[in-house]
Amino acid sequence: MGTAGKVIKCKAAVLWEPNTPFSIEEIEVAPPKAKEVRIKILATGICRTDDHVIKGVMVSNFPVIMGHEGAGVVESIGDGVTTVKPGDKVIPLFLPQCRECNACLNPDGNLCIKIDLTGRGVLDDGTSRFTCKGKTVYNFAGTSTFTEYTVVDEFAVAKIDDAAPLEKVCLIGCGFSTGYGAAIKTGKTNSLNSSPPCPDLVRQHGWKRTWQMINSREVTPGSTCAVFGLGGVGLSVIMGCKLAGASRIIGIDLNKGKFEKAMAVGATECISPKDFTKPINEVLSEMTGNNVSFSFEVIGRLDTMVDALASCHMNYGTSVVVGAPPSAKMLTCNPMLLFTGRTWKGCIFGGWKSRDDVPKIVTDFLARKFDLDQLITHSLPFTKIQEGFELLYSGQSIRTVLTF
Ligand code: CND
Ligand code: ZN
Repeated sequence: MGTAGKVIKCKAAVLWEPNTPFSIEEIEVAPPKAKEVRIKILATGICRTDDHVIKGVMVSNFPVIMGHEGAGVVESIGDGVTTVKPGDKVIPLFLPQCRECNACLNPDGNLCIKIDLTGRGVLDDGTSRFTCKGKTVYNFAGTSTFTEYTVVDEFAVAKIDDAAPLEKVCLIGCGFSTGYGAAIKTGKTNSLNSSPPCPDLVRQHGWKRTWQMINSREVTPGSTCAVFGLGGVGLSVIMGCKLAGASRIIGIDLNKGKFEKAMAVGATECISPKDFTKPINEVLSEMTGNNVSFSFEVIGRLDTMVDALASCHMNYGTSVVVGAPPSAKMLTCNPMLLFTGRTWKGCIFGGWKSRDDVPKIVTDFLARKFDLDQLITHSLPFTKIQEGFELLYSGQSIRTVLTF
């Protein structure tokens, strides 16, 4: 291609400092160095995590180009890149997979050591490829998708099927996979005290399948789930719970405007904590006969993380923290919540091994195993990114997809 090896000038949404609007700027994107890939971004979703950085709740270096839920086409590759080539459709991965660290080598792990959890905002070699008005502009999450062109490390990009519609599968880069994986991979109860005792499961599926389900970390069929937060990620948790065969899925949100969509994707009922004077865990316990096996916090608040923990069964319940916690904040809770046997866990990117699993999730989407249209409520041209964030703040959007 004509641009390979050259600096590309293009448009990007730069955030010069926290709590300011995006500024659409002309930036320079340097060519990819060895083991790096330059991507022409064609679609990107807006996720609440991006907003956490705007609000300063999550740390980042500034100025920064955010965005981590994108899809595009490889424009050029640096020396030594073997897994993608120019013209390939790809999804950049905020959770990389280097295939060498302990987490990558462990079949149960996915938190690759190369992830940028501390907001350094640089590629693996310690520098950024972006400049604007003579200044270095930092990366976000190793992806930076709010730009016409980005550069990522080879370990942070997955080649996907050529037939994939990028304006939909971009959601597989974060929101959908995060929620869906939290339910079908991470949400399993601790294997010794969970489902084997359930004779119904064994009767229905036989011991072999029951054992497989237990070991494959799925939400178990017939179980009751509670999902706190009905944004794009929470709705994806519901879709995963439904696919795993949960029989009751209770959505919890302060915004009742989210209930209709939650029911459409699989919630069996929805409640707002505002309608009750009792603590929400007591409400859920009464509703279910004290039988929530799995709860998910998909908001990113400390109080709701503890509420979700208290809501799952005191002995065999599992609660999964999916919402991104605010940086440098401490949780306080009654340790009795854990002493009685509950399992409390979290997951980043739904527990998926990103480079291995993202192409498979895209293939499952093309095979219509799940529907992403339900999550996409708005589409806007990239330059209207600020409007996309306003839709998130007003609670009107689930996912806005920006196209280039
Ligand atoms: P979004 O903001 O769209 O949804 C959150 C929902 O929570 C909204 O519908 C709110 O109305 C609701 N809500 C807010 N406060 C409360 C409350 N006190 N009680 C009940 N409901 C409330 O966010 P999203 O779906 O894009 O993301 C959800 C979280 O997931 C967020 O914290 C984001 O940063 C995080 C996340 C995590 C990961 C990961 O890898 N674990 C990846 N992406 C996003
Ligand atoms: Zn996200």
